Amino acid sequence: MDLSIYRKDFPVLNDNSELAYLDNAAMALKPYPVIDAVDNYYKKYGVNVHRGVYKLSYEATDLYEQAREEIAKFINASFEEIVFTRGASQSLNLVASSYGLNFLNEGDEVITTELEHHSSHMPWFNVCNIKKAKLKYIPLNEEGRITVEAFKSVLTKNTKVVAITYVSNVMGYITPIKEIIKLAHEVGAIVTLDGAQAVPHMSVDVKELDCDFLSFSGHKLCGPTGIGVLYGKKALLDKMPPIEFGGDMADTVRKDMQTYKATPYKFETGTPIIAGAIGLAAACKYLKQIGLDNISKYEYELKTKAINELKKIKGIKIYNETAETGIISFNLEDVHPHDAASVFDNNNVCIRAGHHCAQLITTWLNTIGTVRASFYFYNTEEDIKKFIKGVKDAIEFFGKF
Ligand code: C6P
Repeated sequence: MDLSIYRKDFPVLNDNSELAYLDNAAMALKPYPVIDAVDNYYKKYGVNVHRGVYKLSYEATDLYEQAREEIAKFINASFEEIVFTRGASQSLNLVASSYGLNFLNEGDEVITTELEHHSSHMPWFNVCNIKKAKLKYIPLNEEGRITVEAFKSVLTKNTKVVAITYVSNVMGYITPIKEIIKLAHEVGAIVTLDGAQAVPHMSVDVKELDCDFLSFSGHKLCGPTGIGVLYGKKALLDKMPPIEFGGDMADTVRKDMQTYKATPYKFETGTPIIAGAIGLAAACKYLKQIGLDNISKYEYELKTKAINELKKIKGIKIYNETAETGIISFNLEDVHPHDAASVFDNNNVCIRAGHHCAQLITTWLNTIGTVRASFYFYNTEEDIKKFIKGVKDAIEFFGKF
Protein backbone atom coordinates (compact mmCIF):
# COMPACT_ATOMS: atom_id res chain seq x y z
CA MET A 1 0.00 0.00 0.00
CA ASP A 2 1.44 3.35 -1.03
CA LEU A 3 0.67 5.67 1.87
CA SER A 4 2.28 8.64 0.16
CA ILE A 5 -1.20 9.34 -1.22
CA TYR A 6 -1.71 11.09 2.13
CA ARG A 7 0.99 13.59 1.26
CA LYS A 8 -1.63 15.92 -0.17
CA ASP A 9 -3.07 16.37 3.34
CA PHE A 10 0.05 18.24 4.45
CA PRO A 11 0.22 21.93 3.52
CA VAL A 12 3.96 22.16 4.23
CA LEU A 13 4.59 19.48 1.62
CA ASN A 14 2.15 21.02 -0.85
CA ASP A 15 3.91 24.37 -0.52
CA ASN A 16 7.43 22.87 -0.77
CA SER A 17 7.28 20.18 -3.40
CA GLU A 18 11.10 19.94 -3.41
CA LEU A 19 11.28 19.14 0.28
CA ALA A 20 12.29 15.69 1.53
CA TYR A 21 11.23 15.86 5.16
CA LEU A 22 13.10 13.11 6.99
CA ASP A 23 13.12 14.50 10.52
CA ASN A 24 9.93 12.83 11.64
CA ALA A 25 11.42 11.42 14.82
CA ALA A 26 11.89 15.03 15.96
CA MET A 27 8.45 16.19 14.83
CA ALA A 28 5.77 15.09 12.41
CA LEU A 29 4.16 17.53 9.99
CA LYS A 30 0.54 18.59 10.51
CA PRO A 31 -2.31 17.54 8.20
CA TYR A 32 -5.38 19.66 7.42
CA PRO A 33 -7.76 17.78 9.76
CA VAL A 34 -5.53 18.70 12.71
CA ILE A 35 -5.05 22.30 11.62
CA ASP A 36 -8.81 22.58 11.00
CA ALA A 37 -9.69 21.17 14.43
CA VAL A 38 -7.42 23.69 16.17
CA ASP A 39 -8.70 26.47 13.91
CA ASN A 40 -12.30 25.49 14.63
CA TYR A 41 -11.76 25.69 18.40
CA TYR A 42 -10.22 29.15 18.17
CA LYS A 43 -12.76 30.45 15.64
CA LYS A 44 -15.92 29.04 17.23
CA TYR A 45 -15.02 28.95 20.93
CA GLY A 46 -11.74 30.41 22.12
CA VAL A 47 -13.02 30.33 25.70
CA ASN A 48 -11.84 28.54 28.82
CA VAL A 49 -13.07 25.12 29.93
CA HIS A 50 -14.22 23.74 33.31
CA ARG A 51 -14.90 27.26 34.59
CA GLY A 52 -17.38 29.29 32.57
CA VAL A 53 -21.05 29.06 33.53
CA TYR A 54 -22.28 29.83 30.02
CA LYS A 55 -23.13 27.71 26.99
CA LEU A 56 -19.99 28.48 24.99
CA SER A 57 -17.76 27.31 27.81
CA TYR A 58 -19.83 24.14 28.38
CA GLU A 59 -19.52 23.34 24.68
CA ALA A 60 -15.76 23.96 24.69
CA THR A 61 -15.49 21.73 27.79
CA ASP A 62 -17.35 18.97 25.95
CA LEU A 63 -15.01 19.27 23.00
CA TYR A 64 -11.97 19.14 25.27
CA GLU A 65 -13.17 16.13 27.25
CA GLN A 66 -14.26 14.32 24.07
CA ALA A 67 -10.64 14.76 22.97
CA ARG A 68 -9.51 12.95 26.11
CA GLU A 69 -11.94 10.13 25.29
CA GLU A 70 -10.66 9.86 21.70
CA ILE A 71 -7.02 9.77 22.84
CA ALA A 72 -7.86 7.14 25.48
CA LYS A 73 -9.44 4.97 22.77
CA PHE A 74 -6.35 5.40 20.60
CA ILE A 75 -4.22 3.45 23.13
CA ASN A 76 -7.10 1.39 24.61
CA ALA A 77 -7.07 3.23 27.94
CA SER A 78 -9.91 4.57 30.07
CA PHE A 79 -10.85 8.24 30.08
CA GLU A 80 -9.59 8.93 33.63
CA GLU A 81 -6.21 7.33 32.88
CA ILE A 82 -5.26 10.10 30.43
CA VAL A 83 -3.38 13.03 31.95
CA PHE A 84 -2.67 15.89 29.57
CA THR A 85 0.86 17.28 29.78
CA ARG A 86 3.10 19.50 27.66
CA GLY A 87 4.75 16.49 26.06
CA ALA A 88 6.58 13.22 26.67
CA SER A 89 9.29 14.99 28.69
CA GLN A 90 6.80 16.40 31.17
CA SER A 91 4.93 13.07 31.37
CA LEU A 92 8.12 11.13 32.13
CA ASN A 93 9.16 13.73 34.72
CA LEU A 94 5.73 13.60 36.35
CA VAL A 95 6.05 9.88 37.02
CA ALA A 96 9.54 10.25 38.49
CA SER A 97 8.64 13.28 40.62
CA SER A 98 5.36 11.94 41.91
CA TYR A 99 5.76 8.15 42.02
CA GLY A 100 9.56 8.06 42.38
CA LEU A 101 9.96 10.67 45.10
CA ASN A 102 7.03 9.30 47.12
CA PHE A 103 7.27 5.53 46.77
CA LEU A 104 10.99 4.76 46.44
CA ASN A 105 13.11 4.04 49.49
CA GLU A 106 16.83 3.79 50.21
CA GLY A 107 18.28 0.62 48.69
CA ASP A 108 15.50 0.19 46.13
CA GLU A 109 16.58 -0.39 42.58
CA VAL A 110 15.54 1.35 39.37
CA ILE A 111 16.39 -0.29 36.05
CA THR A 112 16.95 1.79 32.96
CA THR A 113 19.01 1.59 29.76
CA GLU A 114 21.61 3.43 27.73
CA LEU A 115 19.06 3.71 24.93
CA GLU A 116 16.99 6.24 26.86
CA HIS A 117 16.24 9.75 25.76
CA HIS A 118 17.43 12.22 28.43
CA SER A 119 13.84 12.80 29.54
CA SER A 120 13.42 9.11 30.36
CA HIS A 121 16.76 8.58 32.10
CA MET A 122 17.62 11.91 33.78
CA PRO A 123 14.55 12.18 36.06
CA TRP A 124 15.37 8.76 37.56
CA PHE A 125 19.06 9.64 37.92
CA ASN A 126 17.87 12.59 39.97
CA VAL A 127 15.29 10.64 42.00
CA CYS A 128 17.79 7.86 42.75
CA ASN A 129 20.29 10.42 44.05
CA ILE A 130 17.70 12.00 46.31
CA LYS A 131 16.25 8.72 47.59
CA LYS A 132 19.58 6.85 47.75
CA ALA A 133 18.18 4.24 45.39
CA LYS A 134 20.38 2.35 42.95
CA LEU A 135 20.14 3.07 39.20
CA LYS A 136 21.01 0.00 37.14
CA TYR A 137 21.45 -0.36 33.39
CA ILE A 138 20.41 -3.30 31.24
CA PRO A 139 23.59 -4.31 29.39
CA LEU A 140 22.98 -3.81 25.66
CA ASN A 141 23.92 -6.56 23.23
CA GLU A 142 26.53 -6.08 20.52
CA GLU A 143 23.96 -4.37 18.25
CA GLY A 144 22.93 -1.99 21.02
CA ARG A 145 19.65 -3.77 21.71
CA ILE A 146 17.81 -4.51 24.93
CA THR A 147 17.20 -8.24 25.32
CA VAL A 148 14.99 -10.08 27.76
CA GLU A 149 17.97 -12.16 28.91
CA ALA A 150 19.98 -9.03 29.71
CA PHE A 151 17.00 -7.58 31.56
CA LYS A 152 16.80 -10.73 33.69
CA SER A 153 20.49 -10.29 34.59
CA VAL A 154 19.77 -6.98 36.40
CA LEU A 155 16.28 -7.68 37.72
CA THR A 156 16.16 -8.45 41.46
CA LYS A 157 13.58 -8.53 44.22
CA ASN A 158 14.73 -4.98 45.05
CA THR A 159 13.70 -3.66 41.62
CA LYS A 160 10.88 -1.19 42.14
CA VAL A 161 10.82 0.73 38.85
CA VAL A 162 11.74 -0.02 35.25
CA ALA A 163 12.13 3.19 33.22
CA ILE A 164 12.53 2.13 29.65
CA THR A 165 12.00 3.17 26.06
CA TYR A 166 9.64 1.33 23.73
CA VAL A 167 11.46 2.52 20.60
CA SER A 168 14.88 4.19 20.73
CA ASN A 169 15.02 7.57 18.99
CA VAL A 170 18.60 6.91 17.84
CA MET A 171 18.60 3.20 17.02
CA GLY A 172 14.95 2.69 16.12
CA TYR A 173 14.92 -0.69 17.85
CA ILE A 174 11.71 -2.00 19.35
CA THR A 175 12.18 -3.18 22.93
CA PRO A 176 10.77 -6.65 23.73
CA ILE A 177 8.56 -4.85 26.18
CA LYS A 178 5.75 -7.31 26.85
CA GLU A 179 8.06 -9.91 28.33
CA ILE A 180 9.98 -7.26 30.28
CA ILE A 181 6.75 -5.89 31.79
CA LYS A 182 5.64 -9.39 32.77
CA LEU A 183 8.97 -10.12 34.49
CA ALA A 184 9.01 -6.72 36.22
CA HIS A 185 5.52 -7.32 37.59
CA GLU A 186 6.59 -10.70 38.93
CA VAL A 187 8.97 -8.93 41.34
CA GLY A 188 6.43 -6.20 42.11
CA ALA A 189 8.10 -3.45 40.06
CA ILE A 190 6.22 -0.89 37.98
CA VAL A 191 7.15 -0.06 34.37
CA THR A 192 7.18 3.48 33.04
CA LEU A 193 7.38 3.27 29.29
CA ASP A 194 8.65 6.01 27.01
CA GLY A 195 6.35 5.72 24.02
CA ALA A 196 7.41 8.93 22.26
CA GLN A 197 8.79 7.06 19.22
CA ALA A 198 6.32 4.17 19.37
CA VAL A 199 2.81 5.57 19.67
CA PRO A 200 2.99 7.63 16.43
CA HIS A 201 4.26 4.69 14.38
CA MET A 202 2.65 1.48 15.58
CA SER A 203 -0.46 0.19 17.22
CA VAL A 204 -0.05 0.50 21.01
CA ASP A 205 -2.54 -1.06 23.38
CA VAL A 206 -1.82 -0.32 27.04
CA LYS A 207 -4.09 -3.08 28.29
CA GLU A 208 -2.39 -5.68 26.14
CA LEU A 209 1.07 -4.44 27.16
CA ASP A 210 -0.02 -4.09 30.79
CA CYS A 211 2.41 -1.17 31.22
CA ASP A 212 1.89 0.98 34.31
CA PHE A 213 2.71 4.29 32.66
CA LEU A 214 3.10 5.34 29.03
CA SER A 215 4.35 8.76 27.96
CA PHE A 216 4.12 10.34 24.52
CA SER A 217 4.02 13.69 22.71
CA GLY A 218 1.33 14.99 20.39
CA HIS A 219 3.67 16.72 17.97
CA LYS A 220 5.34 13.47 16.88
CA LEU A 221 1.99 11.98 15.85
CA CYS A 222 0.83 14.83 13.59
CA GLY A 223 -0.71 16.71 16.52
CA PRO A 224 0.02 20.23 17.72
CA THR A 225 3.09 21.18 19.74
CA GLY A 226 2.71 21.73 23.47
CA ILE A 227 0.44 18.77 24.17
CA GLY A 228 1.45 15.38 25.47
CA VAL A 229 -0.05 12.46 27.31
CA LEU A 230 0.72 10.52 30.42
CA TYR A 231 -1.23 7.29 30.57
CA GLY A 232 -1.22 5.74 34.03
CA LYS A 233 -3.15 2.86 35.53
CA LYS A 234 -5.92 4.42 37.55
CA ALA A 235 -4.98 2.68 40.81
CA LEU A 236 -1.46 4.12 40.54
CA LEU A 237 -2.55 7.62 39.54
CA ASP A 238 -5.04 7.60 42.42
CA LYS A 239 -2.34 6.99 45.01
CA MET A 240 0.17 9.43 43.53
CA PRO A 241 0.25 13.00 44.86
CA PRO A 242 0.12 15.96 42.48
CA ILE A 243 3.40 17.78 41.89
CA GLU A 244 2.00 21.10 40.69
CA PHE A 245 -0.71 23.07 42.45
CA GLY A 246 -3.15 25.81 41.55
CA GLY A 247 -6.32 26.48 39.61
CA ASP A 248 -8.65 23.70 38.47
CA MET A 249 -6.83 20.86 40.24
CA ALA A 250 -7.97 21.96 43.70
CA ASP A 251 -11.09 20.65 45.37
CA THR A 252 -11.32 22.35 48.80
CA VAL A 253 -8.81 24.96 49.91
CA ARG A 254 -8.73 26.29 53.50
CA LYS A 255 -6.00 27.87 55.58
CA ASP A 256 -5.37 24.61 57.40
CA MET A 257 -6.00 22.04 54.65
CA GLN A 258 -6.31 21.44 50.94
CA THR A 259 -7.76 18.63 48.87
CA TYR A 260 -7.51 17.83 45.21
CA LYS A 261 -9.78 16.71 42.42
CA ALA A 262 -9.77 13.10 41.33
CA THR A 263 -7.48 11.58 38.70
CA PRO A 264 -6.63 12.85 36.08
CA TYR A 265 -7.55 16.44 37.01
CA LYS A 266 -5.34 16.60 40.10
CA PHE A 267 -2.31 16.48 37.77
CA GLU A 268 -3.54 19.23 35.43
CA THR A 269 -3.17 22.61 37.04
CA GLY A 270 -4.06 25.91 35.40
CA THR A 271 -5.85 26.55 32.15
CA PRO A 272 -5.34 23.38 30.14
CA ILE A 273 -3.87 23.01 26.67
CA ILE A 274 -7.34 23.10 25.13
CA ALA A 275 -6.55 23.59 21.44
CA GLY A 276 -3.65 21.15 21.77
CA ALA A 277 -5.84 18.36 23.14
CA ILE A 278 -8.50 18.94 20.48
CA GLY A 279 -5.85 18.92 17.74
CA LEU A 280 -4.27 15.77 19.14
CA ALA A 281 -7.62 13.97 19.14
CA ALA A 282 -8.02 14.92 15.47
CA ALA A 283 -4.53 13.52 14.80
CA CYS A 284 -5.42 10.23 16.53
CA LYS A 285 -8.56 9.90 14.40
CA TYR A 286 -6.60 10.69 11.26
CA LEU A 287 -3.88 8.10 11.98
CA LYS A 288 -6.44 5.48 12.93
CA GLN A 289 -8.17 5.90 9.60
CA ILE A 290 -4.84 5.30 7.79
CA GLY A 291 -4.15 2.35 10.08
CA LEU A 292 -1.22 2.11 12.46
CA ASP A 293 -0.21 -1.30 11.13
CA ASN A 294 -0.14 0.09 7.59
CA ILE A 295 2.01 2.97 8.83
CA SER A 296 4.63 0.78 10.52
CA LYS A 297 4.80 -1.55 7.54
CA TYR A 298 5.18 1.27 5.03
CA GLU A 299 7.85 3.11 7.04
CA TYR A 300 9.83 -0.07 7.46
CA GLU A 301 9.71 -0.69 3.70
CA LEU A 302 10.93 2.83 2.97
CA LYS A 303 13.70 2.52 5.53
CA THR A 304 14.81 -0.82 4.13
CA LYS A 305 14.99 0.59 0.60
CA ALA A 306 16.98 3.58 1.85
CA ILE A 307 19.41 1.36 3.80
CA ASN A 308 19.96 -0.84 0.74
CA GLU A 309 20.92 2.26 -1.27
CA LEU A 310 23.05 3.62 1.55
CA LYS A 311 24.99 0.38 1.80
CA LYS A 312 26.11 0.75 -1.82
CA ILE A 313 28.01 3.92 -0.89
CA LYS A 314 31.55 3.59 0.41
CA GLY A 315 32.54 5.34 3.64
CA ILE A 316 29.18 5.21 5.40
CA LYS A 317 28.83 3.73 8.86
CA ILE A 318 25.29 2.60 9.59
CA TYR A 319 24.61 2.02 13.28
CA ASN A 320 21.23 0.31 13.20
CA GLU A 321 20.85 -1.67 10.01
CA THR A 322 18.42 -4.16 11.57
CA ALA A 323 16.03 -1.64 13.16
CA GLU A 324 12.36 -2.57 12.83
CA THR A 325 11.17 1.02 12.46
CA GLY A 326 11.74 3.95 10.08
CA ILE A 327 14.88 5.34 11.75
CA ILE A 328 18.37 5.27 10.19
CA SER A 329 21.38 6.44 12.20
CA PHE A 330 24.65 6.73 10.34
CA ASN A 331 27.79 8.77 9.82
CA LEU A 332 30.01 9.70 6.94
CA GLU A 333 33.41 8.50 8.06
CA ASP A 334 35.50 11.36 9.50
CA VAL A 335 32.77 13.96 8.89
CA HIS A 336 31.08 15.69 11.81
CA PRO A 337 27.33 14.90 11.70
CA HIS A 338 26.44 18.61 11.77
CA ASP A 339 28.71 19.31 8.78
CA ALA A 340 27.02 16.50 6.88
CA ALA A 341 23.57 17.83 7.82
CA SER A 342 24.29 21.22 6.27
CA VAL A 343 24.93 19.57 2.89
CA PHE A 344 21.62 17.72 3.19
CA ASP A 345 19.94 21.04 3.89
CA ASN A 346 21.40 22.49 0.69
CA ASN A 347 19.63 19.60 -1.08
CA ASN A 348 16.27 20.38 0.63
CA VAL A 349 16.60 17.24 2.72
CA CYS A 350 15.63 17.76 6.37
CA ILE A 351 17.41 15.38 8.70
CA ARG A 352 18.70 15.59 12.24
CA ALA A 353 22.30 15.40 13.40
CA GLY A 354 23.89 15.24 16.83
CA HIS A 355 23.34 13.23 19.99
CA HIS A 356 19.53 13.44 19.71
CA CYS A 357 19.23 14.15 23.46
CA ALA A 358 20.35 10.59 24.08
CA GLN A 359 24.02 10.93 24.98
CA LEU A 360 24.22 7.57 26.74
CA ILE A 361 23.74 5.75 23.47
CA THR A 362 26.00 7.96 21.35
CA THR A 363 28.67 7.42 24.01
CA TRP A 364 27.99 3.68 23.82
CA LEU A 365 28.40 3.91 20.03
CA ASN A 366 31.67 5.73 20.63
CA THR A 367 30.66 8.75 18.55
CA ILE A 368 29.83 12.39 19.28
CA GLY A 369 26.62 11.99 17.36
CA THR A 370 24.95 10.55 14.31
CA VAL A 371 23.13 11.73 11.23
CA ARG A 372 19.55 10.52 11.54
CA ALA A 373 16.94 10.11 8.83
CA SER A 374 13.49 9.17 10.05
CA PHE A 375 10.52 8.26 7.87
CA TYR A 376 6.78 8.70 8.22
CA PHE A 377 3.86 7.59 6.09
CA TYR A 378 3.89 10.67 3.85
CA ASN A 379 7.44 10.03 2.67
CA THR A 380 8.03 8.65 -0.82
CA GLU A 381 10.59 6.80 -2.89
CA GLU A 382 11.40 10.20 -4.37
CA ASP A 383 12.43 11.32 -0.86
CA ILE A 384 14.81 8.35 -0.69
CA LYS A 385 16.38 9.43 -3.99
CA LYS A 386 16.89 12.96 -2.66
CA PHE A 387 18.31 11.56 0.56
CA ILE A 388 20.81 9.34 -1.28
CA LYS A 389 21.79 12.23 -3.52
CA GLY A 390 22.37 14.25 -0.32
CA VAL A 391 24.70 11.53 0.97
CA LYS A 392 26.64 11.43 -2.30
CA ASP A 393 26.89 15.23 -2.44
CA ALA A 394 28.15 15.32 1.13
CA ILE A 395 30.81 12.76 0.32
CA GLU A 396 31.89 14.78 -2.70
CA PHE A 397 31.79 18.05 -0.75
CA PHE A 398 34.02 16.73 1.99
CA GLY A 399 36.36 15.18 -0.57
CA LYS A 400 35.89 11.63 0.60
CA PHE A 401 36.59 8.64 -1.63
N1 C6P B 1 12.97 13.20 20.72
C1 C6P B 1 14.22 13.58 18.69
O1 C6P B 1 14.59 14.29 17.76
P1 C6P B 1 9.37 15.89 23.81
O2 C6P B 1 10.55 16.73 23.40
O3 C6P B 1 9.01 16.11 25.26
O4 C6P B 1 8.22 16.01 22.90
O5 C6P B 1 9.83 14.35 23.67
C2 C6P B 1 10.91 13.88 24.41
C3 C6P B 1 11.32 12.53 23.94
C4 C6P B 1 11.19 11.45 24.80
N2 C6P B 1 11.51 10.23 24.43
C5 C6P B 1 11.95 9.94 23.20
C6 C6P B 1 12.27 8.53 22.82
C7 C6P B 1 12.11 10.97 22.27
O6 C6P B 1 12.55 10.68 21.06
C8 C6P B 1 11.81 12.30 22.65
C9 C6P B 1 12.02 13.43 21.71
C10 C6P B 1 13.23 14.16 19.69
O7 C6P B 1 14.61 12.43 18.83
C11 C6P B 1 13.66 15.50 20.20
S1 C6P B 1 15.10 15.43 21.21
